[in-house]
Order: sequence, then structure tokens, then C-alpha cells
Amino acid sequence: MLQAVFWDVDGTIAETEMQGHRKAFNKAFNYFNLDWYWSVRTYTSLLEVTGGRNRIKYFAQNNSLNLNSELINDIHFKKQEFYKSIINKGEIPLREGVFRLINELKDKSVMQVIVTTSSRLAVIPLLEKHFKCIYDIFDAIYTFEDVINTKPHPEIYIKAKNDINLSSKDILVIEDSLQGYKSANEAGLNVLITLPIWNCAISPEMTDCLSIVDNLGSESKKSTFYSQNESINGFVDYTYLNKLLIDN
Ligand code: XBP
Ligand code: MG
Repeated sequence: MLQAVFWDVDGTIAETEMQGHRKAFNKAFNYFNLDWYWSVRTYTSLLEVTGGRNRIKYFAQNNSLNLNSELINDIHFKKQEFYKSIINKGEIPLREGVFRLINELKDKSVMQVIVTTSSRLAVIPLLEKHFKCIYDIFDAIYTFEDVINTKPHPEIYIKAKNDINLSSKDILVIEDSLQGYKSANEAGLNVLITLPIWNCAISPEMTDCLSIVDNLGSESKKSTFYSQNESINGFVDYTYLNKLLIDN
């Protein structure tokens, strides 16, 4: 039986990466007079490095720039200010079906937990922009600050799973990326993938997913199901998620 859903944030709940984080990083680089610009193409490959600070550090090292960790933190902090302002302007909507499914799961008393590599400074404004009282909806929120190893390492999913003390067979993870999938899968959890809207290629490494969809869908905008398990209603709802776990 479905008892808990673990939600990834970036790319899953909202398309924050290209239109939110990437733009905010570029604004911060400009603010610090760094001659850097992360295009969609560059950022797509940089997403393999999870965590904003790690991403800045990796890029600097690969471009033979020795930035000390204080400066990296300052750039990242500034980036979060720009990100928050993008969020507060309402530029980043939730993805199709997310609001509906979160409310449906709440009505069914399914536990909902946020499990993300992003920092709290980025996650909380996004959630507060879209939900009245986030602590009424989400039972726990795990972010970059809660772990040593970021996704694809399983640490964050193992931590969330151990803390809520439910059997893995009653938990479903909703993720968008290969990094997120690997993290959850290594933690022994079942995963549904909602493909990112800017990259709908299905990785051959996502072999054990219970389901892959283009988005969570709705009555008026049905999901495309890339695996054999299709939903009776044509979109991802409580009945479908529950059936995925029962049939597994
Ligand atoms: C996404 C990430 C984050 C964001 C940037 O994680 O890896 O680093 O790109 O956010 P997820 P921060 O898909 O697990 O939500 O700058 O706050 O790190
Ligand atoms: Mg993601």
C-alpha cells in the first residue's frame, strides 16, 4: 500500500533548472564580475554535478580558476537571492499535475516528504510560493544541508527512509533525473520518473523504474506512459501509484 511519497524538487515539482537556477547563477556571475555564462547546453552537462556550490567549484576547477571556498559560498549565496526573486515574481510554475497530485495525496493521508539536493534557501521559497502552509502538506523536508554526500549518492534517501520508519515497499519516489533515480534506487526505493521538460531522453540506466511518464498529467492533459504500466485515468493519481506498488 502506498503510505509515503518522496518528492524530488528541481525538475520534478517545477522546471526550476533552466529557467530558475541557471539564470540565477548567470546573474550571480555577472554580479561578481566573472566572465562566465552557463548556456542551456553547458548547464545540461553541469547538472551531473549536484548541489549549486559543488557545481560552481567543479566549473572553476575545469576552467583553471582557483576560487577559494569563501568566494564560492558568496557567489552561491548571491545566486540564491536572485533565484528567490525569480520565484517570487511567479516566473516558475509547478509542473503539470503536481498541485493536483499533492492535494490528492494529502486527502488520502499519504505522507509526503521532500528529498532534494538543493539548499533550503532555494527550496522553501519555491514551496511557499505555491502552497499555503507547507508544513501541513510535507511531513519532512530533506535538503543539501542534511547530508554529506549529494545525489547520486543514496545518503539522502536512506536518511529519509530511516527517519520515517516505513517499509520500502510502501514508499514511492518521484524523480526526474538519472542522478536522482540512482540515489533512490541505491537506497532500495521504488521510483516513478517524470521526464524533465527540456530533456525527454530516457536513460538506458533507468532500468528498474516502476514507471516513466512525460509529466504527471491531468484530466485535460493526459500523461504519456513510456512503460507498460498505464493508468486507467490516463494520468498519475493515487490509484495509479498505489497499484504500482501493489503489483510490484
Ligand atoms: C537539483 C540540484 C541543485 C539545483 C541548484 O537537485 O542539484 O543543485 O540545481 O540548487 P534536485 P542549489 O533535483 O535533487 O532537487 O543552488 O540550491 O544547490
Ligand atoms: Mg531533480
